[in-house]
Parts: sequence; C-alpha cells; structure tokens
Amino acid sequence: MSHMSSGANSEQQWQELLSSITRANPRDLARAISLVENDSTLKVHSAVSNSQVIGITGAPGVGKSTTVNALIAALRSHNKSIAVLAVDPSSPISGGALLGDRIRLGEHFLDPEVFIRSLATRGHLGGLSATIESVINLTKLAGFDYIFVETVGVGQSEVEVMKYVQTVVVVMAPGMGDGIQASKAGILEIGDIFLVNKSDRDGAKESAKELESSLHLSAKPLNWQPIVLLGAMEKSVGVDELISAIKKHGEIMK
Ligand SMILES: Nc1nc2c(ncn2[C@@H]2O[C@H](COP(=O)(O)OP(=O)(O)O)[C@@H](O)[C@H]2O)c(=O)[nH]1
Ligand SMILES: [Mg+2]
Repeated sequence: MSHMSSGANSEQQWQELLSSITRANPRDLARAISLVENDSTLKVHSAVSNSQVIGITGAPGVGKSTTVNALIAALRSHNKSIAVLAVDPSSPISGGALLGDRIRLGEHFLDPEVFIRSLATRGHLGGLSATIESVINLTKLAGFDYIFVETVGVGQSEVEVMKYVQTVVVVMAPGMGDGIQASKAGILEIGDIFLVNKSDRDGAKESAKELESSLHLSAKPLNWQPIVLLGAMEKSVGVDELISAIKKHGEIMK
C-alpha cells in the first residue's frame, strides 16, 4: 500500500483500512499501527469497544514481561483474547524492538487470539503520547478482551502513556529500590494495583507493607482504594489474584 498522506483518496483508503480491522485480520491492525507510527497526521482519537486497557509499568527487571506472559497464559485458558503493546519510549537505538520480550512472548506468536506488537517510538514525549493513544484505539477496534500496554521503565514518559489506559498495574520487586524511583516519577499516584513480584525472594512481604503504608499516606481516590498484591509471576503464584483485581477495577471503571 502507498504511504498515506492527506487527500481524499488516501482518506478513503484509511477509512477502509480502519473498517477492515477485526481480530481475524491482525495484518490489517499491524499495518494500521505502522501507518500511525510513521505519519503523525494520522490519528484515531476514540474507539468504541469493550476491551479493558491495562498498563503494566515499573522499573526494568521487576518482571513486567513475565507478568504479561503469566496473564496471557491464564486468560487464554479462559478463552479470552489479548493484545500486548510493548512501548519503549526511552531508546531510539532499540527502535522499539524489545528482543528479550519477543523471545519470551514467542510461545504465543502462533495463537490468533494473541496479538503482540512492539512499538517503535521516536523518543520524544509528545510524539509518543499522540502515537500511543492512536495505537490503543486501533487495537480497541479489533475487539480484544484485554489490551496490555507494557512500558520499559518508570519515568515521565511512562506516566504519560498511563493516561491512555483504564487500569494501571505497577510492578515492583523486593530490594530493588524501585519504590523510590516510582514515587519520584509519580507512578505511586497513578497505580490502581501494585504487584510486589518475586515473592519467592527475601524482603517481598516487607516491601509490600512499606508500600501499603506509603499508599495510605497519599490521598485516597473516590471510588477505588489501591490494592497491593504479592506474587511470583515466574512461578505463576498470585496470577489469579492479579486477574481478579484487574477485573474488579475494570468493573468499577465502566
Ligand atoms: N525470582 C524471581 N524472578 C523473577 C520473577 N519474575 C520474573 N523474574 C525474573 O526477573 C528478570 C526480569 O524479568 P522481566 O519480566 O524481563 O522484567 P521487565 O524488565 O520488568 O519486563 C528475569 O530474569 C525473570 O526471570 C519471579 O517471580 N521470581
Ligand atoms: Mg519487559
């Protein structure tokens, strides 16, 4: 397909592409995503869907990808469809190709009910937010039950990205000092669910307690009290509890 720019004909082609996006047509979704990534004039401001959009954020190495992988496995066993958008806002060098993630998520690549996409971002904040909003809305058009948006770290870019999701899951790990990083970046304020991962390691319970008390100190939202969970996603410990919390939050946000 030719590169889209403004003009009646390409606008018609764009609309046709949008209306062809379904779960059965992942290639059209992938093509539409590439187009919005490469042309900042193409925007999708809204999409009507029943998808729940969940952000997974937290410092590098805490286990975000492992968590997404565990969630996919559990949700697929309940016949749910899932899209994963992996966002790399910080690294223009990697071009969004998160190799480790691709390998780990690889076992789901042949499953038509699982759509996985790494997003190449140009590394500047305004561009990223605009692009991610459109990409999420395109993915919503395909009607997945759950859309997970995984970020790379904790910083201002992550906070920006989390504006476009309904449910924010903040992943932490014991003894990594990521709680401090998260609070600096403002991640604690936006988290709906906090997962202290790697509970098979020392210090997880203590981290969860510390986190709970610092959350109690901050202002309470009107209809949702943030939940703190312990889990070991690599060992599938706490996955069902995490899914319950995500669903509960989704119900409240409806
Ligand atoms: N001990 C332990 N290690 C884990 C657990 N979950 C993930 N890991 C490990 O932590 C490392 C980082 O995981 P990854 O999911 O790539 O983290 P991400 O950078 O936040 O996406 C990997 O070596 C995982 O095997 C867990 O529950 N327990
Ligand atoms: Mg990751």
